Amino acid sequence: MSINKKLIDQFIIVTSKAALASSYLVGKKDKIGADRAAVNSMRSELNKMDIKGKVVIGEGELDEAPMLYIGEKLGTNNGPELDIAVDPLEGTNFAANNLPGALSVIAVSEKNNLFNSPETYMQKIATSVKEKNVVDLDYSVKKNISNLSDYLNKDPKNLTACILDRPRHEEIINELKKLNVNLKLISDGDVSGALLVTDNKYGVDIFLGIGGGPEGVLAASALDTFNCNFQCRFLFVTEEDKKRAKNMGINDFTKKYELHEIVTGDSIFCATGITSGDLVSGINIKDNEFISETFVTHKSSGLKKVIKLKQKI
Ligand code: VTB
Repeated sequence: MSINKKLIDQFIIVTSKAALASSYLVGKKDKIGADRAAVNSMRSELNKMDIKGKVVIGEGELDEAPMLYIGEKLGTNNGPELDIAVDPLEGTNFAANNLPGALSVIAVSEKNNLFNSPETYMQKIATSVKEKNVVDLDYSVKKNISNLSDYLNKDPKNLTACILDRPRHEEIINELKKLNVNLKLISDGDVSGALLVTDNKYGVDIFLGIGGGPEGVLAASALDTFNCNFQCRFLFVTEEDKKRAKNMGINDFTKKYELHEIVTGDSIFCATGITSGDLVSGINIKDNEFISETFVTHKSSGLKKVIKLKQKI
């Protein structure tokens, strides 16, 4: 089974309109407003689609998010049953402060094929190397770099690692520095960070560290189309985290997940730029039209490209 290719264009419209809505609040120091604009737009566009959609990753549970909450049904209820993961505004700081890299993101799979990620932190690792036992979440930084260096036939000083710039990563960052690896430290936006391993042109060989769980699942769906490697482990710290995980059917709290356990079967991924960044340019408004750039993948057709679209406002 696969997701009808015709839906791709419609999902591109969903993320591009959400990006447009959010773009009006770029640089206004209003994270909540920019997020709300993207959420409202995304929800109303998704509800126009002939699908039986269900939010599996969203803005939170019903009690904490009025829209695009986990479990919310989307679409006209006429059409394929789909699991939908949304991050209407990935990089709220970027949008609020008019910095590069704000995206509007969606990932879609057929029903029950996308991991219902709890809203906890996740330890992640991604590379373009698909072979097993080269890079692994359970290896030390040193072993991963040494294996990657051998495999790619690149001296560590010519390798680049992308990681969120956070105090919790001090040890990893120090180790990478000791190994002479180049760093690409990102302040936010680790969906995009993980996707930088998909093409040599981004100059990133490995993405690692702890970021948001939902962002990990979103990135995994695109990485799957690129045939990249991704592994992750949810971090359940509080009793509340563990209770939520149990309710979602997770009993092994320390399990390492492989990519195929996070996303199975066919998937579509769309990320439209709100502000320009590494992957795509931001929204460009001219008179009563806007131009958007969307990073799109579709597993079953192998589609993976940036699609530029001009639409009426
Ligand atoms: C990342 C990043 C997000 O949160 O997942 C990060 O992709 C992780 O959380 O853009 P901390 O900020 O607590 O480290 C964001 O930066 C914001 O949602």
